[in-house]
Amino acid sequence: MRASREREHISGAERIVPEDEISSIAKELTERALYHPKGKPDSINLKIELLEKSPIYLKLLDIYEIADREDYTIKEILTKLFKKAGIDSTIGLSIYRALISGASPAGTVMRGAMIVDCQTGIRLEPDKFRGIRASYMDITPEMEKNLKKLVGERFTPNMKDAVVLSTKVLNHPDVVAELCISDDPDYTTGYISIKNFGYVRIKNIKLPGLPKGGRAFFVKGKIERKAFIEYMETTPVLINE
Ligand code: PML
Repeated sequence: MRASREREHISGAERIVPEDEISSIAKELTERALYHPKGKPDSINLKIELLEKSPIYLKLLDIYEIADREDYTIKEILTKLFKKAGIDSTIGLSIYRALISGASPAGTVMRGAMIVDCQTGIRLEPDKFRGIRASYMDITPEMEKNLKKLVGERFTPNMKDAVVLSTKVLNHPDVVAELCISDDPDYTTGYISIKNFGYVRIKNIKLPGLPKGGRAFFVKGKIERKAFIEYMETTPVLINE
């Protein structure tokens, strides 16, 4: 589902479900679009398609949260986390600054993610305006229930979508970390996911009111770009553990 107003993206979501749930999920996604906190859309696109490949089943990333950071600046926190991920902090912080400034060559928010070589800082996505979009992923209803139990009142639909997306992204063997900052001016919790560690939520990753953000996938070594993009954009993944 993609909802927009005056061609500006408002919300999006995707599900992987059995055939007999299509109509109820279509209703759920339409309502999510219609009653989104960002306001009413003037266009809602629902695309329903048969999966061509069976999904890969994955275990949800472990979730951590940096709850109280009064004693630390965001720069200090990110530096520590980049170090844990094996990313040079100068490179990591320059990517953080690019995301909160608008990482497309026009200084606007990219629709997809950057791919960043974590050793050189070179961006590898073929289209620097669009980036690459991780897609075709979902979580089973049982696991969604477990996630809600685990995180309690911190659960938000944005968070669920983000941890599902990041589980898919981190499963790629060349990815060492993902950094994400929402471009929603009111959503100031972001995250870094780190290989062999988990999804680390970071409160106040940006200042409230800033309509900028985006994602960066940090990779190590020489990636096979076509296969990498094909995995991110078209390989179905279902989180069931
Ligand atoms: C987005 O919706 O653009 C990003 C959401 C990040 C969610 C972070 C969290 O709440 O864990």
